[in-house]
Amino acid sequence: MTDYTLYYWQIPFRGQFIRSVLAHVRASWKEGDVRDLVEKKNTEPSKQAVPFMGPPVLVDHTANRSLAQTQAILAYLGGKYGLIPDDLMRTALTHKAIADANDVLYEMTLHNGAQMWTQSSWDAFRPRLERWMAIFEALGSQHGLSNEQGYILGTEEPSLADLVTYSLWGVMTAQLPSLRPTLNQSAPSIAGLSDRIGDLPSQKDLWRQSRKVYGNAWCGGQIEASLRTVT
Ligand SMILES: N[C@@H](CCC(=O)N[C@@H](CS)C(=O)NCC(=O)O)C(=O)O
Repeated sequence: MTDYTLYYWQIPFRGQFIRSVLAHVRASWKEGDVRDLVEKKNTEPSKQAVPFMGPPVLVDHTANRSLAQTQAILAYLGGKYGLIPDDLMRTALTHKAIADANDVLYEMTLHNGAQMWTQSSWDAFRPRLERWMAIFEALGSQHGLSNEQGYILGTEEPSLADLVTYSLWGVMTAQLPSLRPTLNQSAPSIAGLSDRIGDLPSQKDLWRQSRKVYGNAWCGGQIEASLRTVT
């Protein structure tokens, strides 16, 4: 039996954060069928295994429980597999990094595609994107991260915050390579960290598989199409 089933669309985006952690801890999981996902999503909340609006949804077969909301799933997995530093402040900073990543995803997709990008709205957003990169860079610098070494919260080994940072910036710039020079310039240590995490065997294997299935998709849908016209 596999340990988990992940219900998500056939794209990286939010799902890749969960996949990255599952791959890192060498857990076994299967990707839930998209038709099942749609059925679950349309089920009355009172009848859902976990009440939710949008995926990802993770079913933990070892605990016979389901969980929704990327941030909650990451906190659950991070706690379960010891990927969150013990001290209160770095625990909180882990949650801050996850919340920041979620804000970036919302901003990059204009709140999940509520509007489409135009060249002028993208140009106006660019300084904000660079600032988000610089925010991650500063968090890393405060914990001794450099382009060549270290982890974002100063841990000895990669922690959940590093996997989140990679899943955000590494995956985004792999799928939208025109943004990579901006990352290199605004957040060189985060670019280096993303490369180092992406080079871990677990992440390399995952990414090879993911590229096969998702191609160059990132967030998918019309919002990705509009993003590709401006980046
Ligand atoms: N805050 C939620 C957002 C979930 C979400 O917006 N999921 C998207 C895919 S990334 C979706 O398909 N939403 C469908 C919906 O909200 O109806 C999370 O972080 O998991």
